[in-house]
Amino acid sequence: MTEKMKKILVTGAVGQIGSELTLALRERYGAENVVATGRKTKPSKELLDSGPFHFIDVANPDSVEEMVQKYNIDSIIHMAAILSAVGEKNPQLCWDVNMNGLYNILELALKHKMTRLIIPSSIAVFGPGTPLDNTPQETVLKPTTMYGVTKVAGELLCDYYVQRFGLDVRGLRYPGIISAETLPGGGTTDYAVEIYYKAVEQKRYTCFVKEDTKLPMMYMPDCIKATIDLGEADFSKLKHHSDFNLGAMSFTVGELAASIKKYIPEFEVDYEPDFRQAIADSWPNSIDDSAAREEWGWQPSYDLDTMTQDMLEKLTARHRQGKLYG
Ligand code: AKB
Repeated sequence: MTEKMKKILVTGAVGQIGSELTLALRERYGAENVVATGRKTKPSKELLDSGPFHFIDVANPDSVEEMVQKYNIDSIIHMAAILSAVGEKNPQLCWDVNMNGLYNILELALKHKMTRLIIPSSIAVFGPGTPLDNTPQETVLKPTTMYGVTKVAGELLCDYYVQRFGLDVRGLRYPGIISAETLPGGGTTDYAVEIYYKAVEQKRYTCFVKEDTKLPMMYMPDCIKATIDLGEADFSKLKHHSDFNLGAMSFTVGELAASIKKYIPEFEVDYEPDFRQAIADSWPNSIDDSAAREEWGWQPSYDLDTMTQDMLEKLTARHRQGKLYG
């Protein structure tokens, strides 16, 4: 039987996924059993009030180990990362945080004989030579971004620790994640979140990729469900470990705008592609996630229209209270 996670450390807990994941984990595992950490960004009041929070730097192993010892941590969910767009502006920082940070986490997990690590990967592992449609689980991994390079190397490193040391490490290739709580920080898929905020605020959005750009996406409740479900899966049934393809929906920016227009008919989008267009063009249109479905029962719940309805309800309610951005 797979052992349960008892004392969980979340790195990157102030980020887009980390902030909502931490709250979901606190509900499930008990608030005092989920230690949230961030590097610089101020945590929300909800995150601070709902359980322990500390500032650490994953590139400095001592700062992580202090938390591991203080709270008797047995599992780490390592969300701290520099994403694709910021990574292209500062590739050295991207390498340092994503690779040295990951290495530090893996080594600490070995040293403290941890039960489990969950280490996210991304569709950024793909690149030229990868089939664009229904991208297979096993395929060409030749990314053109530093973020993608660190994610491919990270997957390989995690699988090495599984095979060589018997460490329980699991990971998912997240698509673009769309959410209404915390804004994403520095990714290429950020347009798919910004568009909803601007639709509610200004009925207009200038998109930094072209109208026909199509990428795999997922709504936050599905992302949280996937992360927790993989974390609780029976390790002995997993054939893959750190590199599960994960899909939910795929759409072009034009299709996304049309979905929003069903609720806000006057909404308009114009297009001014920048350097992020090339990154988006190097990633798949859609993902074959049959390994995740077969090995641990992955099944998404939201499609484009159900997500749009929920996003617009949440953001419109906040906008009416003058608190769109929190
Ligand atoms: C990014 O755009 O960099 C991220 C990702 C797909 O990993 N959202």
